[in-house]
Amino acid sequence: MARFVDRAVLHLQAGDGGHGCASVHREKYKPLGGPDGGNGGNGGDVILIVDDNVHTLLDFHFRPHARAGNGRPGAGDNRDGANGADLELRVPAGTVVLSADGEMLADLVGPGTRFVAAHGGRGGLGNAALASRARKAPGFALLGEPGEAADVVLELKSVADVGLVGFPSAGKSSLVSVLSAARPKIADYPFTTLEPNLGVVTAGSEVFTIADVPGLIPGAASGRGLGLEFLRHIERCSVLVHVLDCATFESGRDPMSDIQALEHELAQYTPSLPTDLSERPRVVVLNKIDVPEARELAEFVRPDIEAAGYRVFEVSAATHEGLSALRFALAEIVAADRTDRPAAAAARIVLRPKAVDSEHFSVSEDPETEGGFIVRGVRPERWIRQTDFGNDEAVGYLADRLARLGVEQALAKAGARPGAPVTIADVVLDWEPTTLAGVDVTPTGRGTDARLDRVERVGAAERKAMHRLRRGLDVEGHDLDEEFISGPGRLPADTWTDGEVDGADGAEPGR
Ligand SMILES: Nc1nc2c(ncn2[C@@H]2O[C@H](COP(=O)(O)OP(=O)(O)OP(=O)(O)O)[C@@H](O)[C@H]2O)c(=O)[nH]1
Ligand SMILES: [Mg+2]
Repeated sequence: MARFVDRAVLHLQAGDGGHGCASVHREKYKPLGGPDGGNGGNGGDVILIVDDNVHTLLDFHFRPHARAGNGRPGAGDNRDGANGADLELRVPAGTVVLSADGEMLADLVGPGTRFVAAHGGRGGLGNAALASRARKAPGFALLGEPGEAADVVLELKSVADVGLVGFPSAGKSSLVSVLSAARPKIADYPFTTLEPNLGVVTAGSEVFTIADVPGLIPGAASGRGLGLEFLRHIERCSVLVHVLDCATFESGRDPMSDIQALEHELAQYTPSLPTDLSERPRVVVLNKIDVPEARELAEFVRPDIEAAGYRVFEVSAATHEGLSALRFALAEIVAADRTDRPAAAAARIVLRPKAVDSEHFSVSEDPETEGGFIVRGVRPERWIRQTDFGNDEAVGYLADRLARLGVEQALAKAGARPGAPVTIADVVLDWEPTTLAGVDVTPTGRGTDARLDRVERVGAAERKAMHRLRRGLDVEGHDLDEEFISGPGRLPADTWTDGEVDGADGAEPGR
């Protein structure tokens, strides 16, 4: 029999976005023909798809690393890079996707259900797309974003309607074998079953599925025997069946205390699906009544078990006695449950992480750096990833975008001083409020930004003096006037705090 794997940890890497291209059109007698750098292609996604021909997670056990294709970079002459190929991983129906810390991301039921487990990075815009009225020939392009890297856990939860639980050797697999066409391994030693067996049962016009679970013993919750690992397979069941061995010779075992022990273990199990096992209907099967002592015992304990609220069936998997009553009773409970819970029977139940408000960002003080601030938000963090910090014009463009979003104002409001270290994503910037949208962008050479040059001219002595002044230290001997403190050629610090930020750079491109 094929090896059965019902849990796998996957390391997924979506494709990186291709970089945008910075290029200038060339034509004879037209030295500067305008920007014509194409956009980078988007990185491919890693997608999980339910496939009815896949039954276990075995493949993922052997190949846990998966990577989607990278987007190609843009090129000159307005050629956009190709998108990276998506990677589709085929999973069995009933696969539940969990994050590395156990949070449920998706529950994949029904063939064809898709779940994007890792999103590809966006391609960067080329300089043609970045051109605007104010910036006619950008000397830079945006970088492609790295693809998402995600570790996910796949768990297979059988889509059985009826789950058989019981002590080892109670006859669970025997019952599956006589109720359905499945032929699981049956033997008289404990823990014969190491993986659940699934069978299809017909009762009149009803068809339902049945699964046994490896035997439970007291202490399974703390890892005794095979533990509670396999109970994930009964999370979807409509009905739980306690299979009790009436012919056991073990001391201290009798059907009533067996039920209590099983219920105790079930209560220790925490399902990852939003279900409550304790509310699931239960049926008790007293097995092996072909053995005379077992039949006596079954008849003796039956009233007590019924008094505890269980429906009881006396059966023999060996002689098939009592099986058809059991079969029809189970079919009835399953049918009733299907009409009660139509949602659960629907083709797909997919939960998605909450959509993040991409407009939103927050500014908070950096607990590790005095006077420093941290900016968090989907867009600022993306823009950082898209910026080529080796190109001053690209850095200036970043500053304009941040200012337009209101990050500059928010920083000023939060009390940031010029020169404060501001952390966005994993990049620390020296905050210079002069890099502000709305301040006229003087046309300069491609790949440069005049404002950044100016910042570089602030000498060490001047910085030191400004620092001392901010600290309120005496600045005797230093002839500082207002013009000098606010920096040569810069606006006085209070001009920009309440100044209207106007989008001199034209509309924000769509990414
Ligand atoms: N006499 C008799 N023996 C049975 C009956 N049902 C099962 N057995 C025997 O009990 C033993 C255990 O049966 P299994 O079906 O393997 O038990 P299980 O509950 O699946 O056990 P594990 O997989 O180990 O948890 C086997 O030797 C079966 O032949 C029955 O109705 N009558
Ligand atoms: Mg078994």
